[in-house]
Amino acid sequence: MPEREFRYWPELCDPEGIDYALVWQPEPGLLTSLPNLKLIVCLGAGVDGILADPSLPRHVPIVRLVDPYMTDTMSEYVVLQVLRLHRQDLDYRAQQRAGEWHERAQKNACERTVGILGFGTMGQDAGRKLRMLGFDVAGWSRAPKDVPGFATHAGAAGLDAILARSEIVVCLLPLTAATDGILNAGAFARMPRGAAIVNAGRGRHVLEADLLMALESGQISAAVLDVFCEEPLRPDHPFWRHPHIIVTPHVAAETHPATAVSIVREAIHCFEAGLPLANRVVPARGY
Ligand code: NDP
Ligand code: OXD
Repeated sequence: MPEREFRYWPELCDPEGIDYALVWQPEPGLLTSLPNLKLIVCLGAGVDGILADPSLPRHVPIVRLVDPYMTDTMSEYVVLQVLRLHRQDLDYRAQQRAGEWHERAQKNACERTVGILGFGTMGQDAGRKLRMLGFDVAGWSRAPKDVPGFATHAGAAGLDAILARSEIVVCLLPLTAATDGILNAGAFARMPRGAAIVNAGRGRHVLEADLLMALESGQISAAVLDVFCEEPLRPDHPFWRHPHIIVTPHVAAETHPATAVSIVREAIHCFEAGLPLANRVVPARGY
């Protein structure tokens, strides 16, 4: 964006001179210290790192990054991990380490329901790609929605229904007051015995101690985790070496500057032209 002057935190020079803030997890208090701030552009899809700031200037609009490139990479991640779980890859890797030749009974994809918690931009794209592979896909959202080809659920009653039917539960929710800790002992108990989870939403969606207990009891057979309550995951965390957990370091869908830049430029252009802002965050909703 050569047409703009950029200042890089923490060297902002005069805070009065900042019109637009491009941020992901800004230092609490930073945004409110910019008296002429007009627009906050989130450099990621999830805005929990911005909304967590108690001093956030509430009058300043926030837009988040919705980049088709990122959506594609999230779907790649989800498809990869669902296929690993579906094709019992963890078990076969364990057998390989033990030098054990043993064929496991294998379901077809159409016999396996994948429930996607968070049936928004990323959830629906991943759902479409899983459906192309033959999986039965169900989605859960806050507001009821009709998405042709998918069973859809919404609200608290819908959560029970989707958990009960899903052998693989994929979490692509935003972190909000309503979704914090949503994958807890109660949720695991409502899934079919031996179900697996993939969490690429936020670490705090999963209650870590509850997950370890559910894995111990066999209620949950495996978990693929890209996000954690504390990142980076500390070296002595039990997840690292757990035989039924796959850890990736928050890489499911990374911001890609080459494609993000035109989206950021367009957001600022719309703001300056007084046009409606796409992907505007609703702070009261939390996403
Ligand atoms: P969207 O806003 O497009 O979709 C969010 C979905 O979650 C919507 O369907 C929304 O429902 C649903 N939802 C929100 N609150 C609730 C609730 N209380 N109950 C039920 N459903 C709810 O977001 P994206 O798809 O773009 O991104 C989702 C999240 O993925 C991000 O917030 C971020 O946390 C995570 N992410 C992780 C990355 C990684 O690398 N691990 C990379 C990028 C994103 P409704 O449709 O009714 O609004
Ligand atoms: C995001 C992320 O929200 O990378 O964009 O987690």
